Amino acid sequence: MRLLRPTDALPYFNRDIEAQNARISTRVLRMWRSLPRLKRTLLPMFFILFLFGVVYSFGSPLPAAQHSSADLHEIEEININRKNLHEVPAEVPDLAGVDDNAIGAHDAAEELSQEKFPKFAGPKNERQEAVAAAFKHAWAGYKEYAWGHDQLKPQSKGYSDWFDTGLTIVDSLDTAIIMGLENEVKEGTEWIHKELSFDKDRYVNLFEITIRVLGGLLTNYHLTGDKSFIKKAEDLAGRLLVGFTSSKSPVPYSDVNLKTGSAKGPSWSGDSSLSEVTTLQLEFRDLSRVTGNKTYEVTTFTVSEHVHAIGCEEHGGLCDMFINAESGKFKQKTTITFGARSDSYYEYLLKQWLQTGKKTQWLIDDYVKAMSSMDEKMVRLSEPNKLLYIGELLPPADSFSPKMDHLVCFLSGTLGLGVQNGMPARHMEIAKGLAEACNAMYQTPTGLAPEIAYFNLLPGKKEDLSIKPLDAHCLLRPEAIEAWFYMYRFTGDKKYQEWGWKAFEAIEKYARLAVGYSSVNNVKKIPVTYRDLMESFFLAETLKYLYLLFDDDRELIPLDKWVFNTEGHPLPIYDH
Ligand code: DMJ
Repeated sequence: MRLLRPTDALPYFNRDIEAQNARISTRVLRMWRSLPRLKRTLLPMFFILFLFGVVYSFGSPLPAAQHSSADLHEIEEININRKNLHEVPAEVPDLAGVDDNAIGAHDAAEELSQEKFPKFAGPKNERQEAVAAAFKHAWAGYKEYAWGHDQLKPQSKGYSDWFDTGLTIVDSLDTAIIMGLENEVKEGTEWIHKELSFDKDRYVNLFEITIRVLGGLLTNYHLTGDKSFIKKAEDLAGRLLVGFTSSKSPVPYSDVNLKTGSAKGPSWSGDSSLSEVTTLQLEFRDLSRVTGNKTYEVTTFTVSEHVHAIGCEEHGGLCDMFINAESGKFKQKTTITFGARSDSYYEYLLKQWLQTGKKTQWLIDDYVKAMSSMDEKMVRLSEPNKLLYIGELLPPADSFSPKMDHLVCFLSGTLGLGVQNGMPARHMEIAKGLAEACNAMYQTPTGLAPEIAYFNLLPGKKEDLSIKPLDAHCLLRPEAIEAWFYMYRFTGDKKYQEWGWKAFEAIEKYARLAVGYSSVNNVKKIPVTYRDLMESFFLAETLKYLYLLFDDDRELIPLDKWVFNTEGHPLPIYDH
């Protein structure tokens, strides 16, 4: 049997067309011959020029260069990552209240973020893989037993609430993004879109919720371009502003009720902590830059200006640790420290200066002045190994105490960051010395660091530091690892990676439970006992800085484009 060809089916129709085509061709040929020779030369040239124009406007019609199947696989993977990072939530969030034009006006930050997507393709080496696996383990435990609550209680397999805003999800989502963990990013993003609510009748700490939740939401936006994170950020920030507007001075109250619009000082005192009121500005400013609403930036910056105006002259730019929201005045004769209650005041002097394109001179002047006084009054070398550490000045006469919180280790990274941006070379000597003293704090039976150490001032003793029983707990804090991340970034010295790896091994050995990770009671005692809490900063900062520390290429989240807030959330650097 002969199969019909397509043309066989319509013989007459086709033959008619052929005859018609032949007639048209003959007519066109006759017309062409009748044209003068000049026109016959110029017309093809015009036609060729026209073709060039089309190709130039619409791109080459030629097929793109062929990729090997391996290349294609890689490209496909990167595209999947990009797609997931941009994935539109199942329910498109209501963006009423978010001024899209204002957001659009700040596309520079968005472009900056877009450039970074290929960097989040996932771990590049075994150490990064191990850290990402640790994050997955922590997330899985939290998901199973504490999902939507603030923190996991890993030992009792329960949860605890502090702000009641799913703190661990919001605080740690950008770590999952940076690690390229698609499932965790999807789960966390969906929860934030569908469940996160700030309509809670409870007092929250203005500082803690700003650095962890507002900071986290902003970074999620900058890393993904998903504007619904900004809507949540605006909702939260609007509720927090009452901390400022209800106080009689530029200094905000420390606690804010998210629902009722009231604010107050801490229950145990009328004063706010120095670090708490001066560590809000990176986050609120970024929100202003993203939304075009200046209120956030202007309101929070007033506190920085106020502290600058007071001046802390008595201690050469080192400030007392409490400041009153009613009077706007410092409480006199308190401890001068780079640890709890004061630490990030100094950090945000430098980082605000960086965030705003190094344009506000007094920020960096105050920073340099404080660092000189710190060097002069608070730096000592321990005995017998001459470890450089930073002690405290005690009231009433600023007597020196060799006590150093683990929190102080952050200053190593901050000093290093300053030196990269033109600060005195001496700051790098202090930064390196302090990074080493922080490593000494990890030389315990468990390999974990205590909350506080006392360094030895006197010759003739064997140990450089001692740990008091009440200070021996470990919350798996990030500051030393943060310091080693900065130091490795700036020097390339692998010893910082080795110190970080040892700390990570200790965490795996002594803090990892069947479900998540737990803070421990005493770093000197084996077997360890647990505090039964997995802090959100363990995922937001400790694991993030470990992952970044093990980036051998030292390029993930470049430090000339991003500035980390005090909770480890990277925010874009602006030019003003
Ligand atoms: C975090 O919330 C932040 O790093 C803050 O600046 C200090 N305390 C914890 C981590 O130790």
